[in-house]
Amino acid sequence: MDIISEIKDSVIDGKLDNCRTLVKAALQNGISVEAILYDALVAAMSEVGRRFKDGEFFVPEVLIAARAMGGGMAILEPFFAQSGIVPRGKVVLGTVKDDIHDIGKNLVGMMMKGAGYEIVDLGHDVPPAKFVETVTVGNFDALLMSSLLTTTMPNMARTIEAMRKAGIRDGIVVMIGGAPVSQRFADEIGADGFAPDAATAVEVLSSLLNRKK
Ligand code: B1M
Repeated sequence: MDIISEIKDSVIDGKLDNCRTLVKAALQNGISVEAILYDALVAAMSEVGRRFKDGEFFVPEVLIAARAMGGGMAILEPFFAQSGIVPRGKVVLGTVKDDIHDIGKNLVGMMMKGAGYEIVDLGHDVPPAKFVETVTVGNFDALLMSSLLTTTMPNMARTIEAMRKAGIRDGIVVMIGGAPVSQRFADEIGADGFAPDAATAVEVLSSLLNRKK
């Protein structure tokens, strides 16, 4: 079995130490960060998602798989960050209120760091007031929100509304994403942009910031 498949299996089986060891070995063998990320770690989580949906996996299995993926991602993270010396922009990122899904959000943060952005990650379950407070004091170019639940998507709209009320909406690019989110929803709530995945998020943000200049 090749090492990419082994990493994938280590995530699906929730083997944290094994995943870390294999990711290190893959890097030492010259396998690209992108291949490890997308062909092994992200692919594994998609399979975990499928199994969860089909009732083959329950929450504990999903949790330990997510933990193993996080271990692998932590080893990859410094390699994403290596490319940018001068930040291309300052970005605040978080998963919205009542939502604890943070794997995709972390991935977006890592890709952004890799592309040279300075990231302030507020974590998950971030209330609108926390986003507003951070932007108010931080001189940010962009605010990025993630939501994985249809029930928490309205908290993106609430955050934008809170920004409007605080008078800080116009000076900053707002981008949203997450599995249930769409361009249509972004348009509806007045976000500037949407991206379906972490790699596209970097492209969309760059073009939005260029347009703003
Ligand atoms: Co949850 N969960 N979960 N879960 N979970 C989903 C999202 C779900 C689709 C599963 C299902 O039923 N099929 C479903 C949501 C249904 C819906 O609302 N439509 C669901 C549910 C219902 C729940 C609970 C309510 C379950 C329960 O308790 N009954 C509960 C909610 C808890 C809460 O948040 N309050 C819950 C809990 C959990 C765990 C804690 C067990 C765990 C989260 C662990 C963690 O994140 N630390 C978990 C997981 C892991 C999943 C699945 C299986 C995988 C999500 C994931 O990490 N995917 C998920 C099923 C699925 O998606 N197939 C599911 C991998 C990740 C890389 O992808 O996050 O989509 P994703 O990110 C992508 C893109 O969306 C995009 O880039 C990333 C990839 O490049 N992206 C952005 C994300 N944010 C972006 C922001 C951007 C741009 C792009 O710009 C700002």
